[in-house]
Order: sequence, then C-alpha cells, then structure tokens
Amino acid sequence: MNAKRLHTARRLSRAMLAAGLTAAVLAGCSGGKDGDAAPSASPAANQNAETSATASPAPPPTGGTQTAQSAGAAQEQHGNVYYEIFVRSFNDSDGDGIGDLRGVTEKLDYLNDGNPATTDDLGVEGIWLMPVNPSPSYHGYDVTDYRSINPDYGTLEDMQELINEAHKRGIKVIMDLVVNHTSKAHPWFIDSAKNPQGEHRDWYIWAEDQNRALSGTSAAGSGSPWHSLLGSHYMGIFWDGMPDLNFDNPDVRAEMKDIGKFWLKQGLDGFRLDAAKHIYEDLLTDKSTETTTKNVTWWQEFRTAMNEVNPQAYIVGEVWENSAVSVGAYLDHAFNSGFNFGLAESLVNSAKTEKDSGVAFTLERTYKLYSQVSGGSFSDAIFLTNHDQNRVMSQLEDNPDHAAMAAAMLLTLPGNPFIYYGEEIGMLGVKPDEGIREPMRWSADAKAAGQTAWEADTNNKNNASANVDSQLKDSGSLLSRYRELIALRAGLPALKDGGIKDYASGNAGVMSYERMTADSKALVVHNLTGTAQTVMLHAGGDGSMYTKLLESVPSGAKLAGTSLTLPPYTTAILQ
Ligand SMILES: [Ca+2]
Ligand SMILES: [Ca+2]
Ligand SMILES: [Ca+2]
Repeated sequence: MNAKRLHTARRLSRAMLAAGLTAAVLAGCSGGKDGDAAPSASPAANQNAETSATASPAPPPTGGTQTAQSAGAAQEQHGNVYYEIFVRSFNDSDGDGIGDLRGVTEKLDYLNDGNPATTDDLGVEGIWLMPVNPSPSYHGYDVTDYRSINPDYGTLEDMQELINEAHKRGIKVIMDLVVNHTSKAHPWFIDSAKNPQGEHRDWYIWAEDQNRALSGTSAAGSGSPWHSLLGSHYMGIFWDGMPDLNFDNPDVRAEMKDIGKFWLKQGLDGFRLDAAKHIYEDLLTDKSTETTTKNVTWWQEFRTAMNEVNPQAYIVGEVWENSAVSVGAYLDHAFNSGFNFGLAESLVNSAKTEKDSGVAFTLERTYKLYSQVSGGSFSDAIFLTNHDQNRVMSQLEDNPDHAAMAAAMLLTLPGNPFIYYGEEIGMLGVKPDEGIREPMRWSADAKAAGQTAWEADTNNKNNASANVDSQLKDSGSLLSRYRELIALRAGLPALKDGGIKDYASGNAGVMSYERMTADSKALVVHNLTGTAQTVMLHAGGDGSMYTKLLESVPSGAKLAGTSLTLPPYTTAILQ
C-alpha cells in the first residue's frame, strides 16, 4: 500500500467512525444515500485492493431503496472452507500419543484429496493450524521461539512438507501468529527482566520504567494486568506467563514483521492473528476509537509488509467483539477477514431454538459496512464455535438434527466458513479448555493407530458414534451432511463467492436468503424445525422468481408451482 492510499484509507475510516455513519448503516438507515456512498468515496482503495476477494462492479443504480439493497446484496466475497486444527489432538504419526505435523499431512486426504471426482473427503480448501511454535504450554499461545517448530510437533522440514502436500491438494495453510505477548520463558523477556539497561528492556511494558500506576483492570478479563518480578512490574493482560510486548517500540514492530515474512517465505498462505485487538487494548479503560485506530495502524503496517512477500497473503484476525463496527474497523486494509462472533452466536441460537434469528437481515447490513470500510474487498470469517468456546454439539445438547442445521446455515452463508476439528463428527466438549480440545476421534477404537492420547477423552468417552470411521460408512451421518454441503457450496458460484440478501419466508421456523454473484444466484431455504414446513415463494430482490429446485439436503423437498414444502430439518437450494 502506498502512503497516499494508506492515508486515504485511514482518513475514510476515521471519518466514518467519527460521523457515526457505520452505526447508521447498521441500524438499517434506509435509502440509497449513505448506503451507496462508500464505493465512490474510496475508488483508489478499490482499484488497488490487495486481497483475493473477487472484485464486483456495483450494479447500475435503479433508484430508491432498491439501489441500496442491491449494492449491499451484490457484495461478493471470495469464499473458501477452512478447517481449524489443534495439532496436539489431531493425528499422531510416531506413536508418542501427541499429534504432530506429519500426522496432519497423513490426514490431508481426509480433508481434501485434491480430486474433485471423489466425494469421500471433506473438501475443505484451507487449514488453520493453532500455534506450532515452541512453547512451554500444551496449547502454544505463549511462544518462546517464533522461527521454529515445537519439537512435540516436528521440524521446519515437516512444516514445509505439510505445506507442499496441502498445496498439491488445493488446500491453503495458515497458522496462528501470537504477537500481543510472548511466553514468560522467551529469551527476550528473560533478558528484559534481568537487564534493565539491556536492549530488550523496552520490548515489554514495565510500569516503573514508564511511570505508570499499578492500577487498572485487564481488558482480557484477568484482573490486574501488572505482575511483580525482580523489583519491577510488567504487563501481562492474559496471565503472568504471557507478558505483553510493547508495540510502541519500533524494534518490536520490525521483528514481528520479519517473523511474518519468514513464514510466508516457507510457503505459508497467511495468518490467524491471535488477540488482535489487544495490541493496544490492554486495560478496560483503553477501549476507545483511538485505541482501535492504533491497533488498525499497526496491522496495516503488518499487512503492507506481508504483501511484500505474498500479495495474496490471507489474514484473519481475532477481534472478539459482537459489534460489526468494532470488527469492521480492522477490514480497512489490515485484515481480509475478522471472525464473526456475533453471527456464531446467532447460528447456534437459531439451530437450538428452531427459529430464524434475523441472520440474513443483519448480515446484509454488516456487509454493506464492511464493503465501505474495506473499499469493497473483504471476506467474512464465519464459524459456529472455536477452540475457546464450548463445542457446538455440547451447546446443542447433543441434538444431531440441530447440529446438522447449524452446519447447513454455516456452509450456505457468505465468506470463509471455519470448521473446528471434530465438529463435523459431533464431538462434545465443555470447558475447562482441555475439554474442548480433546483428541480427534478417528475410529471407535481409542487405541487405534494415529489416535492422540495426550489428554483423556472425558467429554467423548461415551460419544460412541462420534468418530470418522463409523460416520464415513453412514450416509445419514453428520460427517456425510458436512461433505454434501461443502461439495454443494464448491459447485455453485453463488454459494461459494456470492453476496447475501434477506428473503422473507413468512414462517418463523424457516430461514431463507438469496445468494448472488454478478451472473448467478441461488435461493437457500432452511426448515429449522422438526415438522414439515411450506413456504410460498415470491419474487427475489431482482424481481424474478425462483422456479427450479436444485438440491434438497437431505432429499425430500418438493416444489409445486410457487409452493415449496420442506421435510423436517432440511435445506433446499433453488435457482
Ligand atoms: Ca507424535
Ligand atoms: Ca475429493
Ligand atoms: Ca497488548
């Protein structure tokens, strides 16, 4: 990004935040005025969009409300299905009971064999590896060496092999990059603590050095952020084992950009950025537009550096906020995607209550905002649950029908859907954290080759059907439903890359929306309930009717004239 464009983008972002325009858009402030303003307000950003999102020309204005709706609806989002892997729990290649990188490579054919003609693989197009760097913890979110691989997981050569084999199959590989903090055992921190005059002292945040009061509450919710060591106090907003880095120090910024480049040069396709808003949001009192601007400015700097190595690098950030305004700020030439925590709650809630919670209506407005902030180039990162939340099957009280409908919603919405490993076979898991990160179950035999055993399978011990082997053989299994939905998505451009428009079904137990690219469209209708539902079809946003029933998952939907009847827990796709 050149300086002028960066300046333009920042100015736009600041102006939007200040003017409260974003809030107005989200509130559904109608008409074609504010809603259409952004694409013309940042033509430079649009032309030079660095991300891989498909550029889509704005539709010709047709006047009035219709213009605003079309502009929001036509916002295409290039979409790939990603799969989140906790390496320690996934697959063990050498029999020590700990999952490893070679183990992931061994299971690539389960994820996607690279052959579109075979349908017994899941069909994902990307994987997100949770932290793979050396770390004293089992989870790895406290790194001691950013340029090597955790010996439990293998070597740098194993990582390169994994990336090469994934790429052969059309699978992108991104990994967690954890830069808000290091491990307390990182050599930088040890030096910082021991040598107040040393070169790493100012890489961390010492209260006494900065004349800061030992007060305040951590924005990460861990109480006091200050921890005593050798007569001073350092900041660690998550816990004392994770000291926060000082991003006001240009050496820290330079090092983290260099580390990012190092991994892209290994062939990695991008990063999932942990705790992205906590770079500067350390205390509860830090929550402000100014803090967000400082965070976004850092991530823009990081993005620019990554693009020097890979202009297509995919960057998805963890900004744990339910507000689209808060997440959207980071789509201003920093991230391609921010995880949509608010949507995840809505999807699980809709599946559980068997009621449409207004998902499409909200997303249409959210994407109008994201389009404005990003200059028309973003993909949402959607999911049901991740490694920090009770597993979706547990939230849905082990109801397989509800799990199937949660999957159906996730895999027919815009952006990049992320599946948390084991979700596709209905693994259970409740906190503490180890309980939501249990060994992936490959077969009913907990001692089978490849099965990891670093942690007892407390939550899944009696979950007999939640294993890959038995579900592969069962066409009615949750795994089969995931495979079918992913294949459907891959084969339909409107589902894979399209925008979204709400489509009123007139039925509280039915969720329906249109998906469209510039030259294709589809109508998605979910019956979330346990009884058959009928929907009377009406014209879509462009005034035309959907007349062809393309797919029913599972089978059984029937279209007679304009009357669509759906069996319980069924999704229909129409064109
Ligand atoms: Ca192993
Ligand atoms: Ca295949
Ligand atoms: Ca921080």
